Amino acid sequence: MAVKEPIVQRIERTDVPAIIQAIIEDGCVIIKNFTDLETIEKVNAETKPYIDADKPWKGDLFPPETRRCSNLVGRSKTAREQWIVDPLIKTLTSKFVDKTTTNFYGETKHTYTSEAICSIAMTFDVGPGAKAQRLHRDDKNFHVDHEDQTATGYRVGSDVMMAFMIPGVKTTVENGATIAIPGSHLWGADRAPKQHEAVPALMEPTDCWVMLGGLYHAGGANVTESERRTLHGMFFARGYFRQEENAYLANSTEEVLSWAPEAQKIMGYELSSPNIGFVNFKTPLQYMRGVEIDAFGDFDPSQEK
Ligand SMILES: O=C(O)CCC(=O)C(=O)O
Ligand SMILES: [Fe+2]
Repeated sequence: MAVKEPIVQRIERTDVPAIIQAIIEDGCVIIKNFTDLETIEKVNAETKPYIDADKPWKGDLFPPETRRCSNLVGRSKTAREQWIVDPLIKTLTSKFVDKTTTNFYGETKHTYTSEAICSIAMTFDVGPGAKAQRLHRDDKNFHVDHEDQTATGYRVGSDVMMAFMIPGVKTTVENGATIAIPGSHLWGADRAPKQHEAVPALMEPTDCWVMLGGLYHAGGANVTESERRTLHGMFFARGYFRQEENAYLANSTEEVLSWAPEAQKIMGYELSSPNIGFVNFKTPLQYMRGVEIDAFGDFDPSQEK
């Protein structure tokens, strides 16, 4: 039997059924003509001051040559007004991330749908000389138990998040295009990703890379002398991944800083391992105390030998 070479399907944004089918089959797709050049140039310009001001990372999450613009939605009016509310994103997150369940309230059946929200949005600007990230699943943060679906085919609803990444420049093998393993969204938790299984997601500006949270991928290596690879990422997750009572808005910074450390921690002002709940790459408590940090680093230490 011929072995199917993994390829990334490229589909026009108007062909929504084919986009959905590609995501079911491969866990990823490149949408052609997702956006336009004028919009990209605006987002590039709105994020540049933050990218220029960012510092080298000290740790394993990013190579030191990469710069970021966190809080993309707050900082880029264009990304906020044009991209996170794009109806196609809404269609895809409704299909793959929204969660509907049914319960009895007394003897009456009630059905509720929790709609996906943007959980994080960030620009990744990979500079010359950057090494590739390690292949990873973004949903590690949400502690998903991945069952092997390679024999059964993909069960829609088994992912809890998905990503949309729009290049600010043409991405190439040399400048660090994202690499990914199409089909790896189906793998069980015990299968390790191999570098040779990954293919580059080569994109033109106006394309959009879409992937499920369970797809193995990584930022590629940038082996160019002087090109920067800019990518604007928006990550949507289950809408109920937050606290039921919103203590963050109910209590002032001053009040929270007066609480005992155990109470602060139990109320969510520290992080959930590995990466959930940071703000400008600080823990909420560091941020509220106005702590200055010279170099941002991993929240959890690397477990590599
Ligand atoms: O920069 C990229 O291409 C992807 C970055 C990424 O996967 C991550 O930081 O989780
Ligand atoms: Fe990632």
